[in-house]
Amino acid sequence: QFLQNIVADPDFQAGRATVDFIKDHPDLFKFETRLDRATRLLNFIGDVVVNGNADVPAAVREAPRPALRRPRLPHFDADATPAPGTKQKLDELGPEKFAEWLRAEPLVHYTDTTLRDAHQSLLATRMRTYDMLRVARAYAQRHPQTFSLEVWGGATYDVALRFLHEDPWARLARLREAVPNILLQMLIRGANGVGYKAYPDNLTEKFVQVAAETGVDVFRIFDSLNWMKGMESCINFVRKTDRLAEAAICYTGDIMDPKRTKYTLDYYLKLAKQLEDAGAHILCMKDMAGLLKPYAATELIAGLRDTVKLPIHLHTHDTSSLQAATHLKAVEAGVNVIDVAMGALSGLTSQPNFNSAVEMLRHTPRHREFDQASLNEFSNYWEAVREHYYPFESGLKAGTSEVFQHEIPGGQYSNLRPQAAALGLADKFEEVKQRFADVNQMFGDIVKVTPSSKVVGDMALFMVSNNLSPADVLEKGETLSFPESVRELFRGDIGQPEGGWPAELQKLVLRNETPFTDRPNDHLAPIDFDKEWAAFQETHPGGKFTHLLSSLLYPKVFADYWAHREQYGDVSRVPTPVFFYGLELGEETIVEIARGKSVLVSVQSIGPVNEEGTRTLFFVLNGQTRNLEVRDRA
Ligand code: 3PY
Ligand code: ZN
Repeated sequence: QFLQNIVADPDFQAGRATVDFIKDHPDLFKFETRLDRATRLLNFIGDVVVNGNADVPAAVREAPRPALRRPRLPHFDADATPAPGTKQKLDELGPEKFAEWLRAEPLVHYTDTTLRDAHQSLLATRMRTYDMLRVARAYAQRHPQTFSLEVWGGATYDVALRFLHEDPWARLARLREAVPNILLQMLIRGANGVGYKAYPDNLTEKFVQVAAETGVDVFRIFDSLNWMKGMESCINFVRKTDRLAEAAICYTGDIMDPKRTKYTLDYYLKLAKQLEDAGAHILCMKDMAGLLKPYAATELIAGLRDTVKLPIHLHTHDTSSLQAATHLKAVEAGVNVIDVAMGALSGLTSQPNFNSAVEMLRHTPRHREFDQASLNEFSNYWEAVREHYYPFESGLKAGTSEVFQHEIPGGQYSNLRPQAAALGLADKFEEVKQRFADVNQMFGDIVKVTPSSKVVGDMALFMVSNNLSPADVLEKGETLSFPESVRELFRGDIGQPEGGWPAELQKLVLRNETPFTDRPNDHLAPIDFDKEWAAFQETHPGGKFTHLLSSLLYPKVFADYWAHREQYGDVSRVPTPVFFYGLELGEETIVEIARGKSVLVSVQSIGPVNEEGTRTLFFVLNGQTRNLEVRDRA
């Protein structure tokens, strides 16, 4: 390959290959041979074997590794083309007509969230591309009648880069290739993109455009305060592509409770109308904490069907373990699509159970046929895979009606506990949950979902760490140094809540700073893409435009990802048990280091630490012995 490149070079062919040829053509010599890839892979595995994976909590790293089951892959015919599905329907009809078709569909549709929200909510978003890709094609073949797969966005973008050292764009592209027939869906936080703050509009626009080109068909757009201005521009950006703009209203409070007068049925219906007028193709009710009770769903879904002409999509979390009933009532009231997760990754802070939802409706007029045995086969796969992620489980063992009191979103719950633990508050989690509810009231009873929920969480942790009650905060406010995220929230950085911010607390937090009430994005300079791209290519040879997007969204996280990639290559290809826990001596693993190219690796021995602080590891790679020096950071 390398020689072919040189021989094909016009200078070389023209006989101009002088002694400076290498200097003048550095790109030709930045080739990646199979050996390089394999060596980088061995370096990565060696590092995990010697030092452990830094993302795995120390206590787990030091404990003996439990026996991990080998997931059984559902069978499928690799050569067959998956049957056409909703993806082909969208291509054929275009977004407007597609929405009309969906609205009139008599049978219930299902969005499978297993590859995004389910693991975000149960396993701190750690699911790796490796485990997804092993079954993606089989899924496309066996369940082509699924409405959509939620596979991208939310916290997955950040976590993929930051903790899994993998490229979220590559995940999307590879899933698209494996699943050509089912709509792929993402969650986007309106003006906050896939981040926690406002981004320049032209960055979000470019992001949406490239995401659509790479594989996203349904963009679920929300604002963490239900602020129309946070969603409008994003809806427009999606409309410029030929994909579906699904606008989401976040559900909070309880429309059945006459004492809660802020978020009433009327509030939701008005917002729905505004979103329809803003150009949404689908309307989603996004119940991120699982607060929508069954009879409230009857009112809400029926009300929405009467108010807008759009298809209605329901998203909920089963934290209370009541949400199958909510699904049932929503189905009776005419919902078009419900969000569910594969059995083994459903329930609790995740979505309700896909497999069981299908059975709930079997032999009834709105039942859509799925092969239950097949769904269960996939669920069994995920059950075994889930064991590989055991350090990231949230610890929640049963459904809890506490959620109606603390209102913590499902996607945040599995993160809040380790966040509390990191601050030394592991045994004060009850108090953290209570404070979360208190902070919500102090902030004026706001919508709590990323990023607003993160700010409420930060404030709750701040109060528990400093032993402060809500009254203490108001009394001592002038002397407190509030978390930075709280200051940003009250300044208007992530938008405006219904009814405005409570003035007294806002004054205490901001001191003399003046808050703004317009769009935070309007205060940001647009990105000069030509300039940024030219500069990026200089500093990141071989980098793609999607890498530039990552570096603009998450500069520090991306820089670390890039450095890791330079050192270790594409680690998304490493099997999950090896990625998190390394290899035992003599244990073998197969890694597909590039498409169709696999290597068989084992570690034969680990030497003592030498004077330079490294150890010599003997590997066997495809039957040949290789030794490597690995730094011991202990
Ligand atoms: C996210 O923004 O990541 C969410 O899942 C919100 O529910
Ligand atoms: Zn969710």
